[in-house]
Amino acid sequence: MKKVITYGVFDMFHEGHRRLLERAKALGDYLIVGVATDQYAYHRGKYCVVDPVETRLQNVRSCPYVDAVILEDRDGQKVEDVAKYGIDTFAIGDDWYGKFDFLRSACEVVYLPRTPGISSSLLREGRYPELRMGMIGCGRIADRFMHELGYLREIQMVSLYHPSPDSSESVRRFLSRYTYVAKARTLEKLFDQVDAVYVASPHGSHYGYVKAALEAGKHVLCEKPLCLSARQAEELFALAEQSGCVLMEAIKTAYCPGFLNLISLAKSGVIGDICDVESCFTRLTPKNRREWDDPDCAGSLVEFGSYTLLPILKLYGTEDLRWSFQSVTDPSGVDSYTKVLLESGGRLASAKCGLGVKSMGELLICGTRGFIHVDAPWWKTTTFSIHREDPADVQHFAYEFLGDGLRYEIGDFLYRVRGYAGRDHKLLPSESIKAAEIMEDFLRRRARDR
Ligand code: C2G
Repeated sequence: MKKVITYGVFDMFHEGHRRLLERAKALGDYLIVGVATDQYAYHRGKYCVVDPVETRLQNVRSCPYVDAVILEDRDGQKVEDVAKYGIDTFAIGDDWYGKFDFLRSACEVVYLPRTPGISSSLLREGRYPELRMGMIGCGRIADRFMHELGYLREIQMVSLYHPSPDSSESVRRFLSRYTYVAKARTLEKLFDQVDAVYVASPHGSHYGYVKAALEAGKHVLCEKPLCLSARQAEELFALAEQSGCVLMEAIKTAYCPGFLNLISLAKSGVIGDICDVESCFTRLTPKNRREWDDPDCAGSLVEFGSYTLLPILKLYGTEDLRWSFQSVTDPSGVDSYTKVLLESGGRLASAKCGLGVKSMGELLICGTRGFIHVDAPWWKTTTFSIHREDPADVQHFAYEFLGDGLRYEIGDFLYRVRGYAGRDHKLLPSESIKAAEIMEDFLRRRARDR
């Protein structure tokens, strides 16, 4: 019996897939098909797969040419599968021409002509028109955002709004670089041209812009911190709910695979009961930057608190939290280093943020049977390890964090705008609201103490 194997994502199963499987089966007597898991598809840069793995498995399994279906969940798996299943022939579409020649030492490798004119991404675009995005503000993150946006074909930046475009050098530079992006003279003009908005303006203006966009029926991805008032944050999420729009706070860590796996692992009990979480994010920043001189919301906690509070809110929840603050304060009254000390149901946590003091950018999760140490920069979660009492008993984990990591949040934003659920858990409204409450409390105390 001649055994053939092939692999794919098989999103929105279509004629191209069916014809591939038909021809692959014709190469032998028994056809095994490897279907990529959701995580593996994501790992391979497919951020907007529409069908969950169970749907994709079912579609392949019900194809008459298929004799067996397996999951593909890691690089290199094909080499093992060829040996494991005694494969005679590996077949795949010729868009992969040459990419699997390394298998020739173990089996025959056949590249089959792709069926022209059909693909999952075309079908996705067919079902969903390209998402037109507008950007409000043009700060340092604008270029990084545009670079990361390039990894998602199905979303396009079409217009930029800035309150004073003609006097902004960054706007001039941005528009000369991205000539296809229009300059919207007014917010209303911007909203007329787009389906969704990325708010990347200074922190203090987020609330106003997000509210205006939601009232105009636009989906919103807003840079952290979403806003610095619990009431305003609650109002914005309620408004998003009423207007049927997506509202997401852009804290890139929350959407990256490594961090998601870290939190799941920590919650699974591998280190016993979690009793302490210590997070730290410091970046020595020159004094002439907005982080120091913004009249309303300068300072370390406002700048980095969205990151350092995230693992604590993820692990302890947002219901039963008490907190206090310790700061090293600059003569201007701005906090150059702040520790938020938290307690929840007898468990401890500290979130350290620093613009003017340097510390280790690591994350430590401490439990009754061991601890998890996440290497700096933990907010771009790649490597971490589980340690136990026996110093020799260490487990290491490594995940990729691609580029600047914004592609993850953009992919999730697009996925949710398309009405798909299942990724909301990555950053809950309650977590955004609680972070706003803590930072609001800090700013209130600072204003009182001035
Ligand atoms: N295919 C085709 N014609 C099309 C579209 C896809 O012949 N119009 C083939 C592809 O060449 C591939 C298979 O159908 O052999 C599955 O396509 P995808 O679901 O897009 O999978 P892909 O991303 O190519 O994943 O590690 C290998 C990957 O798992 C293959």
